[in-house]
Amino acid sequence: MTPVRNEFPDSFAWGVSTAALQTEGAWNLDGKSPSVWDTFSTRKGKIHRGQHPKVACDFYNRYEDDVELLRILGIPNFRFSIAWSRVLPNGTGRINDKGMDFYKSLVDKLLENEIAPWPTLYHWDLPQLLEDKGGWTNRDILHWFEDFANTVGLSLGNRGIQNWMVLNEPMVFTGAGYFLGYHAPGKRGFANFIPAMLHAALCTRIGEEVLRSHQSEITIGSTYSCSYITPKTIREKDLIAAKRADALLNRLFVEPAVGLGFPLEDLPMLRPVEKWMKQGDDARLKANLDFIGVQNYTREVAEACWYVPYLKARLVNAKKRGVPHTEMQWEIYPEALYEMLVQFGRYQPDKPVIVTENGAAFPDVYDGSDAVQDPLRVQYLQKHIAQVSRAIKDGVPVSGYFVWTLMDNFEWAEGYRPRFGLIYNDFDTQKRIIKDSGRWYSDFLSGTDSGDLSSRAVLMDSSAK
Ligand code: IFM
Repeated sequence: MTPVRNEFPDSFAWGVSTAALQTEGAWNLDGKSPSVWDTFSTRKGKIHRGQHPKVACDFYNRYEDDVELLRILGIPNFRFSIAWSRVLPNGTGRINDKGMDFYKSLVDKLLENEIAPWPTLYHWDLPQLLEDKGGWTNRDILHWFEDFANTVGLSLGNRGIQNWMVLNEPMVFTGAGYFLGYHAPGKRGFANFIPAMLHAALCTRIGEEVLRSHQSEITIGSTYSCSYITPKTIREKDLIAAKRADALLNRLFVEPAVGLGFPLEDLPMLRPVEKWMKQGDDARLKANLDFIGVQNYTREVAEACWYVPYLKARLVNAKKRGVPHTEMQWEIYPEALYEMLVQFGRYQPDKPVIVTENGAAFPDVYDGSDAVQDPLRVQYLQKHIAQVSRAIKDGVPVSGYFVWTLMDNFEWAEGYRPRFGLIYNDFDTQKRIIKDSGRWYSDFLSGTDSGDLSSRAVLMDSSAK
C-alpha cells in the first residue's frame, strides 16, 4: 500500500541526506587539505575505474542551485556533513576561515529557504595529516576530535541549527577502513580495528558534549548502520552465526553509546579492547543522545562458516539467494527497516529514533529528455516509508525519515557507478535532472501524491550558469 503523508505527525522530519566527501568536490580549493579519501583514491585499484572525489557533484560551488532544488522539491530538512580538512587543514589548530565560510553560507541559505540544516560532524573524511599520525588508531584522536567539534561548534553554533549528528556509521568507517582495508585509509586487521573502534566510540560523547557546550536547546544524535539479520536455517549453528553478525554489525557501537558497553559476550574476539581502555573509559563511552539515527538499507542472511576467523559466520549474498536486489547487491526487503526501528527503538524508549538514511541504487538511464524514470526506486521508497508508518503504529517513537540521497554522488570504493539520488547527476556536465522518484517524494511531501509523475516536471540545468 502506498503511504500518505498525513499518516505521519505534522512534526515528523522529512528530508534527504548527503555527505561532504561524496558531493562537495573542491578537494584542494580555498585552503582545504587532502582527506584520507583524497589520497586513498589515488592508489591503484582502490576505487572503481580509478575514479576520485576531486569534483564529485561540485556542491561546494553549486550549493545555491542545489538548495534551490531542495526548495522546488519542497524538502524541509537537509542532512550534510562538515569536511574536517576544509575547516582545519592541519587537522587541529588553525581555522581555515574560507572553508568555514562555506558552511556558514550553506546553513544561512538553507534557513533563508526554510530548510532545516542537519549537520553531521564526521562522515569518514579524516584529514590525511592526522592519518599520518595513526588516525583513528591513535588515542590522540580524542583531542583532535574535541578540537574539531569545538571549532565547528564555535563557528556554527549560533546560526540557528537545531539538530546535529556526531558520527556517521562508525562500524563502516572503522570496519571497512581499519579492518578490511577496502575503504580509506586501507588498513587491516584487529591491531588497527580494535583501537579505532574504541576511539570512535569514545568520540561520540566528546562530540555530543562539545556541541552542547556551544548551544543549549539543541538535539544531538549519532547515526548507526544496521541490517536486519536472519539465520539461513533454524539450525543451532546458523542461529549462533546470526546472533554474532547482529552483535558485530548492529550492536557494536550503539550499545556503548546508550550505556550498555561493547557487546563482548557475543563477540569474545574483541575482548582485547579492554587492554586499550583507560580508567574511566567505561563511563565515557556513554553519550547523552537525544535521538538514535538508524541507517538501514537491507536484510542480511547469516550462516555458520568454520573458516571465517573469529566470527565463524558469513553473509550469503542476495544474488546467490536469488532474491530481488539493488545495484549494490543488497536485498530489497522493506520489513528490515521495521525490524531495525523496533530493535533500535528499544534502547531509549523515551527518546526518538530517526531514519537518517534509507534508499537504493539502480542503474538509472538519462536519455537527454527532461525526465529519468526510476520506478524501482519509487517502489522502494514507498514500501520502506510504509514500514516506518507500521513501526510508529506499533509504538516505536520514530520522528523522522531521510532519503539517501539528494543526488547521485561519489559512492566510496564503488565510485560513481551506483546511483542513489532522487536527482540524476550527469558528472561530465554537472547537469541535474530530477528523477521520477524525486518528483514522487516531492508530491508525497506536499500531500498531492497523484501518481502522475509528469505533473511536477522540473528540470534544473545548473551547468548552464
Ligand atoms: O553512501 C553511503 C553513505 O555515505 C553512508 N551510508 C550508506 C550510503 C550508501 O552506501
